[in-house]
Amino acid sequence: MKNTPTSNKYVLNWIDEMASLCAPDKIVWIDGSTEQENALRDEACATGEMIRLNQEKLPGCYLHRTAINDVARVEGRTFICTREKADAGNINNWMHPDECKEKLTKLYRGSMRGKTMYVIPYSMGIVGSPFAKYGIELTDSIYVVLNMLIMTRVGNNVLDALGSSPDYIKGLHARAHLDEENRYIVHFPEENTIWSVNSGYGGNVLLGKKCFALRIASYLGRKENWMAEHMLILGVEYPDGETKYVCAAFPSACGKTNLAMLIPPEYYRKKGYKVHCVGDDIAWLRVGEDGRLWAVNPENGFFGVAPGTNEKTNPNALHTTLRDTIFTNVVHNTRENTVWWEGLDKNPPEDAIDWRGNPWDFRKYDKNDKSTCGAHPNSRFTARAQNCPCLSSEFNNPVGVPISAIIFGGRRAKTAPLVYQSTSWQNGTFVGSIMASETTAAASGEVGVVRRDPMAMRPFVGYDMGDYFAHWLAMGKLIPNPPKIFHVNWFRTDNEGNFIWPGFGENMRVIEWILKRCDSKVDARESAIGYLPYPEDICILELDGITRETIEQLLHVDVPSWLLDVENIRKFYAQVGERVPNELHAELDALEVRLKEM
Ligand code: OXD
Ligand code: MN
Repeated sequence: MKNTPTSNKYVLNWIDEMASLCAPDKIVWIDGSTEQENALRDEACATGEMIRLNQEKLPGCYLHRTAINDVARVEGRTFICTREKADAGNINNWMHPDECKEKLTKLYRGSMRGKTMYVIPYSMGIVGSPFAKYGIELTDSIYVVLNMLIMTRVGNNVLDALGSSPDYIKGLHARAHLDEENRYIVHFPEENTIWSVNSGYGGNVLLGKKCFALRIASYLGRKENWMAEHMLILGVEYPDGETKYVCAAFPSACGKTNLAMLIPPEYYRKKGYKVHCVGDDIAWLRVGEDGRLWAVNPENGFFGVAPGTNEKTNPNALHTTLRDTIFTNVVHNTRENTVWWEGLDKNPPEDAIDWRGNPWDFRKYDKNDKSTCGAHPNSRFTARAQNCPCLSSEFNNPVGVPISAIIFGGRRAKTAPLVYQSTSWQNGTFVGSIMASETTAAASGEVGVVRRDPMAMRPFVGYDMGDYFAHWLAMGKLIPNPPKIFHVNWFRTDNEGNFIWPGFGENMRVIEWILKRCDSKVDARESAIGYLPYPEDICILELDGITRETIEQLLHVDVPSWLLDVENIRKFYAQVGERVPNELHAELDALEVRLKEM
């Protein structure tokens, strides 16, 4: 290779090796410059890979459609390839690294013939900061390059910061034939390597995100005494100007991006409260010199779900997407050359192309039949964090923000109360480990299926889940002044199946109680599951339709449902296997005893 922007032999030798495997016609280094980004946008528009949208209404915005068989993360085809199966654990798919490489090498061989291989040097975290980790992604997709330019910090300064070190994550992505049967997203945590083949969809191919910043980083965090978590980070600014930060983990599709960009209700705004977004998906957590836990968001953008995003649910996200955004699999309004998705507004476009690329008639849309949607339910926006109106001034702080509270959450119709507090770090780890979400079998009206999703990390832990719980417990011993741990549930329903709590901005009321607890400014009552608020301590001023009785109902601990849950948790722990720490079994036993005493 001539004229390379680095002389790092570990980088150059690896690129040589991957290039001789994939056989691209040429290799292009991505330097992070606007000129190069614009040239790639032009090229993608010329080939039809992207559509340039109305630049007056949506400056810097583009539309892309993936293949119709390639629209979401594929957990069934995601593997953790450790040398010992036990190290990947029972929850992950596992393949031996040698077997995996042999299989995937065949898929990569010659796959970039006639194409360009792009070399993307990127940083997760601020380049040069103590939190940052570097990666290089090789890809044959301009769409991936343009998304990585939004989602991460890309450029020659990453190579400068890496210097001659071998310490970077090697990512290889080839679209190949987009063949579902041979689609693989594989991680070699022992070799700092990620391979992705036969997909072009975000979560499978933007290797800095789930693959690196969660799966590989969780593995590194365990070795290096830090944590990589599937958490948003937000700051609440009080009227006196002080800001307190919380992290929150929710399973996918529970409104994480909405909470991260929450706008406080008018009652709070009038008093001077503000909420600032530090991150919407991933937090890297370390013990600071002051003995507190500090968090950074390693990403530089948001890869959010478009449907349902609107002026009411998340005006900040909507405004973030009005410039420099790549939309994927949404509706194309061809008259205006703009975009639309279900739940944006009540004016679906007359002249429209759906996410599959076919003409779309909104009159045929039936909300109970997903196949009639104009935008794919998992359609996305890739938007720059810097364009977010409520982005925290600490977003680029290299050491991050100090965390007062960790909030776990799930979607539970009956079991979990609106909010409760764990009694210790160990008990809080237990609360995280039993996180779950329910889906309701709408057609048959049956009670939902519970999917246990510990710390919202089920698809993202790069090693054995039992070891991951043990790492949480071990971290607790390293944090002299740990955050308090809470659990929330915005999704409790009444007997007709309607949500009781209004959610969205009103969730501020629950966060206020949480932060008061962290400052010992409010009492709580003990219950079998942890500390519960006194109903009068959740502020309901200027909140229509919610009374003290409603709050009492939302805080009710229903013993029979919890006892059923205990059984379900026991089964889940058995499935995780023998590395579940004894401390968590003891927490579960103690919970059962307390419930039976109630
Ligand atoms: C995501 C997810 O895309 O969690 O962030 O699925
Ligand atoms: Mn996520």
